Amino acid sequence: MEYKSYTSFDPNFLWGAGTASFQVEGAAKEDGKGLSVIDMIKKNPTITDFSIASDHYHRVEEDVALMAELGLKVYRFSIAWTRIFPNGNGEVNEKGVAFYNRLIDELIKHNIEPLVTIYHFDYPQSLVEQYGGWVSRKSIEDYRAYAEFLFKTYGDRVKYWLTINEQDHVVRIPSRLGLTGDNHYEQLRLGYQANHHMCVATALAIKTFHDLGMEGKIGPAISYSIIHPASSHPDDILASKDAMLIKNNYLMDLHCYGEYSPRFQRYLEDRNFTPTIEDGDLALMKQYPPTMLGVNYYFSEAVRAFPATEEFPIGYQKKALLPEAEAGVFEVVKNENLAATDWGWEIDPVGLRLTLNELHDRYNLPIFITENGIGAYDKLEEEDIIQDDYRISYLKEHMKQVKAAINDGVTVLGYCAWSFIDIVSGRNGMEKRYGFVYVNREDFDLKDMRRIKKESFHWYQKLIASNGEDL
Ligand code: BGP
Repeated sequence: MEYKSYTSFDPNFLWGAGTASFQVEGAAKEDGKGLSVIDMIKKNPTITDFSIASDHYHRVEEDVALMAELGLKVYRFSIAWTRIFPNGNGEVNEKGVAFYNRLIDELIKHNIEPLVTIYHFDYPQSLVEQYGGWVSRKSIEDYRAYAEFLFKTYGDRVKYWLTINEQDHVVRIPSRLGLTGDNHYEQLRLGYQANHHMCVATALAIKTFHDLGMEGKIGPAISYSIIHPASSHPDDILASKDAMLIKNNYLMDLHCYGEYSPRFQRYLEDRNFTPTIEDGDLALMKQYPPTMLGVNYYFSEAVRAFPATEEFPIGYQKKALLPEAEAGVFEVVKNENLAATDWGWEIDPVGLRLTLNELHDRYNLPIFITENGIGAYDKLEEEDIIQDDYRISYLKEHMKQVKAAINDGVTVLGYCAWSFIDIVSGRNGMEKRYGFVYVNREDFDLKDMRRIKKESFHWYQKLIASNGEDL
């Protein structure tokens, strides 16, 4: 729908940008930090690992000064669990605690609101070794205790908290759970068990947050993108609704309502994926839902129906990092209406408006856009120029749709572009860059790690200064 006029962004709208500990910090083994599952991933010979990353650990003051120059109102970062508890539980590492105190104090000094992700992919390897990690019920209390420690230590200055980043991805990517072996179906089954434990752990963390009388808001950072039907054929429309359930809504139903919907229960039963659920788990989740939702959005998908056959019976899943094709349910196809990034992610700004509306209609919670951005092969030209017009256009088009969604009635607290500075991409090393600030390094050539402002930096700076009026 178009409107005759659009109201502007709220004066308190939080314009921001984000990063994650393992992708930005480096210092992977310094000052007492323990190993995480990310540190265990075998070095890919074609891209870099995360050991040095963007060297933020040693450049906090310089990086926060750049955030202040950009005009950020909020900075989203994650705390590395293994800097605080090197073994995931037990002894505290004071140097790790001090590092985040320094970062938070520096942010506050520059009037930048900290938005803290409690856990963003870098799960303690020691917990995997102690009891198998998230697939074990023991994981619940360790996560809760870690969250409690963070609330008590940083809660006087941090008002916005994200519990778990992209849980749906973590449970489907075996290395992020610390799982080994190559039995795809067994790993999926374990993934659903881990998922259940993460939901209980999230509810307990939220309970602890309330019990401590913490101010502010708390919720998960979810990967949630609208899924279009590939055509107007009713079978494709049904496939798109099923895909929304299996990829997105099953998890939100758990977080927000403490329920496995009847359709999702049948889906799990058919595949022998039903997790063990203890008495009281669902009631606890229902009692302690999130008070905000963090949403990571990069692209949308289109799907068509994929009828089961003898060759592809119900239960068949194409082996892929994230669900792509499942017999009897859906198959992801190319959306001919959309352009894509160099990594094939289909660019769909209106999809963001649809996503926000869908979440609002189903769950009616305030939303923080916690990630949105474009990964690209940025080029450092002479005189330190990085002409990233494609990034400006991607962000601008998406922000216009955020404004439209706000006009639709969605409560959006803030917007964190991904990422503040170039960081090591989750899957594609240093060649896929997202930042407003360029870091002068390649995958295997560290160069001088200098920070250089891209064109998008100057554009975002003006946009924030105008509170979004310049869109
Ligand atoms: C999200 C993660 C981020 C970030 C982003 C971009 O899934 O929360 O950590 O990595 O995706 O992904 P990539 O770096 O693989 O392009």
